[in-house]
Amino acid sequence: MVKKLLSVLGGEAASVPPIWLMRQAGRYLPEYRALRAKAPDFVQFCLNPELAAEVTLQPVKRFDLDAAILFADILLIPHALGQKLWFAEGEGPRLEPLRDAKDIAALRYDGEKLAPVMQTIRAVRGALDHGTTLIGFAGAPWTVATYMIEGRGGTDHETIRRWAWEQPESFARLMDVLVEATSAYLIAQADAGAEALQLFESWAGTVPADLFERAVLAPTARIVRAVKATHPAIPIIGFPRGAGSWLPRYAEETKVNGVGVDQMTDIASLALSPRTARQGNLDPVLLLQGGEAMRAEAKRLVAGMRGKPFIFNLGHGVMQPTPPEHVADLIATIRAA
Ligand code: 1CP
Repeated sequence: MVKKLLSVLGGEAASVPPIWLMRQAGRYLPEYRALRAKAPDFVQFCLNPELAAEVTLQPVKRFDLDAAILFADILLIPHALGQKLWFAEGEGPRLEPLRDAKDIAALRYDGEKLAPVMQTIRAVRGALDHGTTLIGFAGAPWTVATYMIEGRGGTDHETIRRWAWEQPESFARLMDVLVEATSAYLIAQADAGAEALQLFESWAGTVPADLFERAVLAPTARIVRAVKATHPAIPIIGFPRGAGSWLPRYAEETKVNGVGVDQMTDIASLALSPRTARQGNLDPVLLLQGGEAMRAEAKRLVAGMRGKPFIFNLGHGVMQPTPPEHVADLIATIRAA
């Protein structure tokens, strides 16, 4: 039997859509917070296969989900490239920012540093039941580069945008480095047992139109091609959050099997090829709020996507103060819709 998520990524519509949620593992779950309290260093937490496997499995044990997503972080790639990464308590990730072409030339991808992630994948695959798909992931080059150049989240990406305009050669070099490292990392995840892969382009929304080809479309297409050269059957979901009117071109030119859609986009009217899977896009605020507004909107979304290859998800990750009971209620609503 083909797993439901994989069947939809193959272009088939399901009568009840498969469901998983971005950031389904994380701080809104008390069992996550309990484990996290034992591991003060977040990078070491991600690179501890026993803890990472347990956290990956926490939401699938609690809820009736169709997929588990590997517990890791998009910033493990800069870490494996030798960039200094740390998580400031309550403030999010920090990196020693790249300053010039010399800093880019010094980056060396050491896949061994991410070997624990592959152990996590093997452990999770062994523990999942027959219907549940294991999704591996990485950040897409532009999004990862924003952290590498800005040194942190929460900026408007002015430094990287200036760099991309003023020093196009060294920017292209950084994209090359990230395409190679990300391809190697995702191939290793597929080798270890990941059954589908998602590329998080969380900051597609800050890319100027004239840079979109160089910063998003071409690097993503190269990664998809590299992964498919070794794993032709593995489906890839691209999530270019905030890409707006670029979505159809993104799907077509990158050759992803499915696109993640944010809550700003009207998912039902997206002009995509009929066999491209659509994933999304309930507003995470509705999940936080719960109740009838959430249930009504979830049903409307499912009804609007009937007959299309559709995966139910949020438009972005689960928000930290979300009550876990709302997730259970959402899933029950979709299963009954
Ligand atoms: O203190 C903690 O417990 C850390 C919080 C946390 C968690 C739970 C971070 C730090 N990362 C994660 C896990 C994580 N990150 C997953 C796990 C799997 C799941 O979805 O359940 C995934 C897929 C990511 C991916 C990730 N990390 C993205 C892309 C998705 C998105 O949210 O847009 C991004 C942008 C990051 C960077 C990052 N890591 C952590 C934080 C707080 C951030 C965002 C910082 C910012 O606001 O820019």
